[in-house]
Amino acid sequence: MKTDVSSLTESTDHKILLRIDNQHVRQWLADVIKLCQPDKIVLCDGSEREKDQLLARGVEDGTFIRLNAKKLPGCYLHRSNPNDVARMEQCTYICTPTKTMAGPTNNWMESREGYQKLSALFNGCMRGRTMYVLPFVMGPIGAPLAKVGVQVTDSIYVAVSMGIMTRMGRVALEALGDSNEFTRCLHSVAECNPDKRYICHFPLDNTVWSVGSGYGGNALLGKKCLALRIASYLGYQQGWMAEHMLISGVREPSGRKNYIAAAFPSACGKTNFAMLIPPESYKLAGWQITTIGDDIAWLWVDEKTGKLRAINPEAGYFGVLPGTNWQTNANAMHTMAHDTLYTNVALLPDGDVWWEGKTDTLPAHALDWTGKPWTPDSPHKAAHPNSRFTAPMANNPVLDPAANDPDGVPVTAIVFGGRRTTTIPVVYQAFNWSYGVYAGATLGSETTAAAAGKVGVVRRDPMAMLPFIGYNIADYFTHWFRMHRRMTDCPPIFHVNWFRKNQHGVYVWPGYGENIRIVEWIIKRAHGEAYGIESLLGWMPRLGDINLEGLKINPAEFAAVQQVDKELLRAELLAADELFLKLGGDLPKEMIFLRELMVSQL
Ligand code: GTP
Ligand code: SPV
Ligand code: MN
Repeated sequence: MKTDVSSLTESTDHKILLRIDNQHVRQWLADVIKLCQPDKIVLCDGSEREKDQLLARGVEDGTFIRLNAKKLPGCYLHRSNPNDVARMEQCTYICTPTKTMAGPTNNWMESREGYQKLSALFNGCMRGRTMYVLPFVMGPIGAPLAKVGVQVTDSIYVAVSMGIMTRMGRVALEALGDSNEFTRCLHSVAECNPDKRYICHFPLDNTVWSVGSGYGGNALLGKKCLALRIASYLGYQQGWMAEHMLISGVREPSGRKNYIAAAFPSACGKTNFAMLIPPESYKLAGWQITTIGDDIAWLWVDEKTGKLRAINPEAGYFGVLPGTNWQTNANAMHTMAHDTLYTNVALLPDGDVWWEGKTDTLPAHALDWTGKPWTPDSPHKAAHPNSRFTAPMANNPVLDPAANDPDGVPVTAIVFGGRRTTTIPVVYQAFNWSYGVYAGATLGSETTAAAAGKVGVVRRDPMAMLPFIGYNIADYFTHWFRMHRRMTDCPPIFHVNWFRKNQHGVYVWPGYGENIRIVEWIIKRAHGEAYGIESLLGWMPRLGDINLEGLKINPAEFAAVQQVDKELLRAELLAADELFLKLGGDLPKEMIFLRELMVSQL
């Protein structure tokens, strides 16, 4: 079927604005139209028909390549500009009147300077282009915490992606009504020049301006920009939290349902945890994992029960492809089997796609992620290490029934985790909330391809939020400590590490679906039904408390990866000091006390 591309309702003048009842949105759009001077404007309604039209237009202008319709119905390949393949933290700014508000870990620009600098780049940037207007909701419709945004963009790829990742279109304008409370998201790929790339957040104005990138977290402004940076600031002010966390449902054989909220840094296993497939023995016993979200959680304290509850603000997944296959994550493979965008993967001669780790055997021929011929002898990878899929959560075979529930789900346990080759055990439980906040705040992880820069260096990534805290990190820590007081029944906090290696450089813990064995201990601990022995870091399972039946790893090997070396731990404490020094006198007192306690125990 050939979709009529010209049938997209486009307007060459401001008449399109008359179709928007909300005068605040109308006024803002009039301003950005004047600034960007687009040739044409499309107001997106979020319908299936419109999506087809956008895709057809994208195929025509080279944004998308239609993939094999038998193997991958409704799927398209997008190749980004090779200079634009990951989040760019060095181009990401928090714009506030004072530097103190942004704190020591964020790039800062004075607000007026930010607007001025970016206005010059937005000025006339959409001449000869079409402006897509995308009203969207973050959060289940009707959720008290749900937030409306309106993104303006000149990228068809962004328009289609936002349609998958958010609840986009008419529904958002309906949710907004005549309120002025919406995040103003202005975006242009402009020249896609890394030297003129800025992702600027104005938390005081509920505004995001992003220019010069069309990729992921830089460009889909509902995701990291709104749902984490802006939302974390709102949460700080209003007493709730926006976190870089997956939310997964865990059903035990008894039928008891639990929800885990887990924060891992970018490309450290959130999507995999959220879609975890238990091994056969666990499935047979009745264990089941379902997905609420795979990247972001908004958490608040339910006043009636005093318990923490959570929603996933997103409606789709922007997931890592390398390493994803039918063995490691069959649920993700099902999810991306149709109606999915593939970004920066290799294209096979039959219109299928491939990435490193998809299959054991390499394809004989392919076009690499830049479109050049590739064979297994080529010196570089076929897919980009940060290649990703964009798929609607409705495709997920294990979507939790509560994924769209505006009331969210109660949180049984909080988990922090990093990618650590050494030092950090597979699992421990923090002694209490404060210790848990300390564990999260000092979280270390090896850097990955999800952000531009060197890969594999350990850096402090507090709560996996280092690149996403929209205000001063000292206030963020204080906020975490204070949240405790709002709860009468607070979830226990755990720390996990799936990535510890032996002296041969091999992962010792099998990971992926087998992680349920650790989840089992976590859930039982949360209900006071499992043993823990005291260690320097917190409560640890005894040998035998983790079910290793049917695994290659023997108890001695497991003991080895659970082992905490005093010398390494001392080095770990010193590494955390690097971050603490940055915070100086603003470091919350609780943190100083806990550090002293740890040092004295060592
Ligand atoms: P973002 O989308 O960047 O926030 O990443 P994420 O945290 O969702 O990470 P994801 O689940 O996509 O995993 C990233 C990479 O880690 C992939 O290559 C996975 O195959 C790999 N990975 C995930 N879980 C495990 C695990 O338990 N063990 C090992 N060894 N690798 C894992
Ligand atoms: C991450 O980097 O944590 C991601 C991908 O989830 S992006 O949307 O680019 O931020
Ligand atoms: Mn992420």
